[in-house]
Amino acid sequence: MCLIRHFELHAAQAYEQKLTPGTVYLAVGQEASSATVSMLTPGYAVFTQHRGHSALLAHGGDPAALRDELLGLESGCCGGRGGSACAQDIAIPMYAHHGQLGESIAIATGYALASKKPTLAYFGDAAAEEDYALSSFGFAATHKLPVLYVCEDNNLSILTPIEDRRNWNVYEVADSMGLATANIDDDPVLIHDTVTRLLKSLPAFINIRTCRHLWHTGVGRDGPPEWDRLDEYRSKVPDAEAIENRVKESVEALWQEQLQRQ
Ligand SMILES: Cc1ncc(C[n+]2csc(CCOP(=O)(O)OP(=O)(O)O)c2C)c(N)n1
Ligand SMILES: [Mg+2]
Repeated sequence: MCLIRHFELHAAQAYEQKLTPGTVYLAVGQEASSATVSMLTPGYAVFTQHRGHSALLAHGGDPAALRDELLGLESGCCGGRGGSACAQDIAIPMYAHHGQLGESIAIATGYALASKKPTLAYFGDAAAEEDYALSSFGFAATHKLPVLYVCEDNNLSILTPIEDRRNWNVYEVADSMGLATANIDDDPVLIHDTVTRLLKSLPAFINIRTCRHLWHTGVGRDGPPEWDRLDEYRSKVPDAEAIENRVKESVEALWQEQLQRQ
């Protein structure tokens, strides 16, 4: 969680200083989901959508290649041509976004069908509404595919909350199709216990309620966030301060190393 938070704060700074040629989709506030899920899913193939820096970092992707991608450099993970939304790391393997909301769900489902390998799809509460997303859940249940669907539910599609978009819950639809499901807060301990259980009966769907601290794109804020799970855990984890300082320093060095060359 510390790695994601501090990496993203540096990405925000680079964006504000106009060092990133494109826009950025930041995961500040939403660290707990991928940070915890990744601990339980080594070796899984990972599919993400536009807000995917967190999954890349959590699943062991190369932070320097992500940094360079955001800076538009050839040494970036997509040769500097994909930018924030498309950042991926095939070594994990992690495959990112091409622009169509919900594609990570359908593509991950096809990947699991073809490969029979354990697969993870990260997506948001709006992506889960796409028709091909819903049919993918049903297809995975029918064919008993080894997929965990992870909905990072920040209750927003850009600016529109769920109550203005639909009168149904995605996890209830997934449940009705026969997937093992859960709907929980982004508390890391809760995520850990729930995902441990769900991984025993794939395909499964977990809806994790998260809190986006920054605007949909870029770095704007609308005021103090409703909650900050990382901050909450600062007082719960022994040695939290020392751990965070260590991570913060290494992330600072990572960004400085490249920015000083520019
Ligand atoms: C098929 C499609 N429809 C609409 C869009 C425009 N769009 C991009 S991101 C977004 C909202 C995404 O919300 P969510 O999936 O909840 O992810 P979040 O940004 O909240 O992390 C929309 C509507 C798109 N890229 N693709
Ligand atoms: Mg959302």
